[in-house]
Parts: sequence; C-alpha cells; structure tokens
Amino acid sequence: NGRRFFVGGNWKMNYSKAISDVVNKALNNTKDVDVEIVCAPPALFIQEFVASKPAHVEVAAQNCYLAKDGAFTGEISPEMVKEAGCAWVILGHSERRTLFHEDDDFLKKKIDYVLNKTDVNVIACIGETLQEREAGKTNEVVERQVKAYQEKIANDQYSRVVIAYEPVWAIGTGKVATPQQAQDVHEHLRQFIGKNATADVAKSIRIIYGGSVNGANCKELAQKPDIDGFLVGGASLKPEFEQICKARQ
Ligand code: G2H
Repeated sequence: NGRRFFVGGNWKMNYSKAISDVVNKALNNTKDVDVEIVCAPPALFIQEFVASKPAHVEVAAQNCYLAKDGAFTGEISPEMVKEAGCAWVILGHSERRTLFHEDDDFLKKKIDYVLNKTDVNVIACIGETLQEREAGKTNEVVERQVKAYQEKIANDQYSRVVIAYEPVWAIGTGKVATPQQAQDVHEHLRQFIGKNATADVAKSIRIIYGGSVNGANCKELAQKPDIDGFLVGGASLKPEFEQICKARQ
C-alpha cells in the first residue's frame, strides 16, 4: 500500500542514562529494517539523544507551543524543536488533553502553526475514553478530534502527518485494544479522513496505534491492513522496543 511502517517511542517524563543506553542498544539492531523509527525523549534530553542515537533513527519532541519565541514560560517552540534536531513533534497526546487541558481548538492552532510556519512533521494523537467507548461514541469522538486537525492540513501536507489512534483506556494500563478493535477504528478513520480530503490522502495517510503495545502483542496488531505502525510508551524504554520496530518483518 506504499505506507512505510512507522514506530514512535514516546518516552514521556522518563529519562536516565541507563534508559538511554538500553534504547540505543535496541535501536542499533534495527538498522537494516524497513521501518521509520522516531523517538521522543523529554525535551531537556533531546540533544543528548540526537548525539548518541544511530543515524537511521529520527527524533520528536513530545509537545510544543505555537509561537517562535516570546513570553511563554515553560514552553518550547516548534522552531526550537527543529533546531535541537527533531524532524517531528507529537501533538494532542491524551495526557496533554486530560492532565493539561489541551482541547481540539488549541490543537488545531498548534498543528496549523507547525505545518505552516515550520517544516517539522506531526504525530497527531486522538482517542476515546472508556466511558465514550462504552456509550458507543468511539467513532463520533475520533471523528471530531481528527476533523479538528484536518481543518488545518492542506491536501499536500498529509505526507507530513501521522495520525496516532490511542484509546485512552489502553494507555499505560496494560489493556491493549484487540487487533480487530484497532483495525475497525483505523479503517473507519481512513475512510473519514478521505472524505474530508481526497481518496489519495486516505490511501497514503499513516494511521498508527498506541496503547500498551509491547513485544508480545505487536506482531498480531501489525498484520492488520489499516495499522501502519505504533506509538509506544512504556515498552519504548525496554529492550523489546527492538521487536516492536521489527513487528512487520
Ligand atoms: C500511549 C502509549 C504511548 P503506553 O500513550 O504514547 O503509552 O504504550 O505506555 O500505553
């Protein structure tokens, strides 16, 4: 289908020299694999990781603000992200949405800034809560979230965007979506994204799954036709990240 398999490692607020060594060791064993690998260390350690990682691995920031510079205490700009060596930024992770109150309207402005003012690529996250799933609202919620991003993505910018579907109930809980549950949402999203853009966009946009992906469950998920990769949290800090990068092999 032409969509290159994509594996993101979201370190969240975790860092130590030992973790970094474990990750680099795993990454060194993925050089000959046909997969796009993007790791996202905490902002403070991005440059250290850029200096130590193998060349085939790309780097992401976990978040950014929507201005170049100025009086925004505690924030980092997309331009700074770029300068530090990141080709990517993660936007709208569920932890940003729930703990730090980022909503669709704010995220829409962020993706607009990143795509139109810089050449940084975006991992755009969406996903429903357990309550929303149980109320039968999964499709409605992910449609609303993805539509907000899409309002600011021009048709020729979709190659710079990866959609990360992360059901909130599966994040860090050990409760992974079944391959079929994930496939169903991905398939629905691909169709929906195409309706708001073009058939070509639907075919080429990468939609990755996140939520308790690990070395043991990644292979089966990776077989599904609309799952184009993963956004991995906890397991991206462990030796099994190597197996996850190789899930499609
Ligand atoms: C979902 C995922 C990474 P984990 O947030 O973004 O985390 O794999 O630990 O569930």
